[in-house]
Amino acid sequence: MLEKKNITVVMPAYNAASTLKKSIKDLPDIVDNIVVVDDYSTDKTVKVAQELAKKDKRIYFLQHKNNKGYGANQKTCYKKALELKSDIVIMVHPDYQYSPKLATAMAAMIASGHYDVVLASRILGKQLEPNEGGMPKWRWVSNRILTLVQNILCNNKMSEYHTGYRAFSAEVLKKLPLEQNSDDFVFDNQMLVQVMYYGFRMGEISCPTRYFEEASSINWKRSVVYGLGVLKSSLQYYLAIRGKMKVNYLPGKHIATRSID
Ligand SMILES: Nc1nc2c(ncn2[C@@H]2O[C@H](COP(=O)(O)OP(=O)(O)O)[C@@H](O)[C@H]2O)c(=O)[nH]1
Ligand SMILES: [Mg+2]
Repeated sequence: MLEKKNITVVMPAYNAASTLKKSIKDLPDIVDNIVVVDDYSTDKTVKVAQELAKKDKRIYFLQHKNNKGYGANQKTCYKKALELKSDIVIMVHPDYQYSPKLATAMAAMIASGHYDVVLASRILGKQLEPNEGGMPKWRWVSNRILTLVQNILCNNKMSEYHTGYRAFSAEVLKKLPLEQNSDDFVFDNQMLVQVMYYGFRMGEISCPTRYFEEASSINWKRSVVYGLGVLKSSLQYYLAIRGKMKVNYLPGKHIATRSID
């Protein structure tokens, strides 16, 4: 609990056997529930998660019966988090790339009532260099270009849209038509486009990240598909708010960003 709010962390897991335990161990005490969803991993993720769930009553472990994709995994995560009557839901990849300890800071920004969504940015502040375990150069460059284009098309000023560490108020999760989104990686970006379209207030904090083998498995091809998907969703937002295009995952009217409470 934080300021009487029920806090749930959700972890969309895929081949996370070697990092799941550490990712959970570093979570702060304010976390009331931990939802782990396995997307039909080919390693020992299921065994590790089941063992952890026996020892820690906060853990709810769910399994997909086949590999449904990263977006589909998050859909299952958020559904469960709402069932648990969470007030604030924090999604973090269980690959130990992001510091779980910052969940308190992210939850506090939402509990303050000033923000509906908080992203943990790998770009804000001074980060590790690639040779020290920081983000590889080609990823950094792609991230910066995609972010620039998205900021222009969406008239926003975020330092990045591609982090795997995000916090949402329950109100956001109830309002967004998440089922309309892709089951693949572009789910992440479509969700943020929905956040902007429906006028939710999005803030960010800086977050140190580590890059090591288990923390990064997406290959070039899937990254390119994701990058093109980001350009597409940014353009869809641009056209949808001007009434020039109907986008299936942006039903209903665009709402201007709310002012501070
Ligand atoms: N559910 C699901 N998740 C996947 C799949 N492939 C990769 N992931 C997850 O997607 C997340 C991001 O991938 P990752 O390789 O860590 O990307 P990076 O950290 O941005 O380099 C990780 O948590 C992976 O476990 C998949 O087929 N299904
Ligand atoms: Mg990763």
